[in-house]
Amino acid sequence: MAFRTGRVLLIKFVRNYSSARGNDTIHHKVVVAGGGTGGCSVSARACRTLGPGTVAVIEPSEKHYYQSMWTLVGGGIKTMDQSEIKTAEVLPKPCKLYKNRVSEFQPDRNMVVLDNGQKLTYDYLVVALGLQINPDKVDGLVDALENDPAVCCNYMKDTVIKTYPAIQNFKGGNAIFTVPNTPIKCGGAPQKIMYLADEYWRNHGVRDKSQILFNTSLDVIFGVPKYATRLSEIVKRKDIQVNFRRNLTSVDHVKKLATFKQLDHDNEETYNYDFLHAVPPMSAPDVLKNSTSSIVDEGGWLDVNKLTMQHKNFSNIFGLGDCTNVPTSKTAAAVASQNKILLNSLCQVMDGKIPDGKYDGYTACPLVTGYSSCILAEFDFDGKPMETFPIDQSKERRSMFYMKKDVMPQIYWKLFVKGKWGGPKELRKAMCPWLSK
Ligand code: FAD
Ligand code: UQ1
Repeated sequence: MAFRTGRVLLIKFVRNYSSARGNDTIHHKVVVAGGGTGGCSVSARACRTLGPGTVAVIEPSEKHYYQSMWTLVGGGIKTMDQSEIKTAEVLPKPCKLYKNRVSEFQPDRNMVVLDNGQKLTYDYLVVALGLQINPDKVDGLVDALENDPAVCCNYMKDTVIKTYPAIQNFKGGNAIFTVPNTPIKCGGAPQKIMYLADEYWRNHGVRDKSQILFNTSLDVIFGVPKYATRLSEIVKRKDIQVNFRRNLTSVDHVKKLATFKQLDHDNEETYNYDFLHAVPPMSAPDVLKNSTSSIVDEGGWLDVNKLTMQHKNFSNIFGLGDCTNVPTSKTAAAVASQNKILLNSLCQVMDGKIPDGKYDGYTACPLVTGYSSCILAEFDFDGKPMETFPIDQSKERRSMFYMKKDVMPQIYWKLFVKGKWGGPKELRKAMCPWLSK
């Protein structure tokens, strides 16, 4: 008996040891890299369509975050708890979960290598790694985010929880909101929190003792003219000073100074701050950016066909969401349309067909402009509005605020992550079938 137990233990040890050293290669029909918004929704669809035992997901984070809610967490409207759930609970049960990071893509061998050395081979790969936030690229920002209660950022789980206390503790002076000189996810988020803070400070008698500065690297307030026109009126009404083409380069939290490069004049400007919402530069994840294979474009983004989500060079690789070079604004709303198209393309390739999907670039940005108002921007690849509702969506509306606050979370948790939400076209079809083509 003791001999048998010893032998079993020895076999287990050898298996674990060789597996940890990456000697055993494990094969899955479909491997999904990343279990965030894109990875979760697409693996749920894939499990449903292809059946149990077919899909493996690689996701290192213990928790899955509904990041769109972080604007409201920063504004004190929702709590951090409401934006998170255990990854294992949100992923479809029949999926095999690897709690690891992908450390290397080897597309020529249909293989990914995990950070523990484990190798996984696949018939089909879906890449949904999101993007990487790089606070270390701004001198002093990491230190300031760690040590200065007045410096906050809605984009990261550890810093979004600082935002509301920082808003509450602001007693006047300079409040600065920044936008970096790189692609970012949810391009509207840096200004949404500014509008919430403005209203909070007005209601608490602080606004007339303060100056709000919106220092943005861009040369427009928003990329789509229809909504930009309205937002320009709003910043004027709220007495917010907008400084275009200013990129945050350093923060000195001891002296309370924020320095910006003037992008068109090769000049620097330093401001005193009493509150700083700093949005760091963002990039493709290092594992893609540093990849020597031809899965990425020159910017390090996954190189996919924008209509079908199929990789341009590897017909068995697909990608969606923030890590791709699909030329639309990086949002969960965009992922909603993309995950449906992606799975369709994947099934077509499995059937020996050429994908014929036609993603139109649909993306959306609920521009929260106060504690009960919101502009629902929706547009396509060309920045042409693609509005869901038969009203002028560039107007600030209470209804859109409650849609963002109360309806969108329901859609996200009950439909989206379960792979049952392909975007508002489906809603339109359900509500007004005679209007949808
Ligand atoms: P993510 O959801 O970020 O998922 C990427 C996953 O990959 C993560 O779980 C990560 O842990 C994992 N990963 C990373 N590296 C590795 C690796 N090496 N190996 C394995 N896994 C890895 N969108 C909207 O539509 N509407 C909004 O109102 C909105 N507001 C926003 C407000 C804020 C403050 C923020 C931060 C985002 C907002 N977004 C909004 C954007 C939206 O959250 C993202 O566009 C969406 O989550 C993108 O999905 P994704 O799957 O590409 O990336
Ligand atoms: C959306 O579909 C989506 O994904 C669930 C979001 O992310 C959370 C959004 O913010 C928005 C606005 C949409 C679009 C949905 C409708 C109903 C217009």
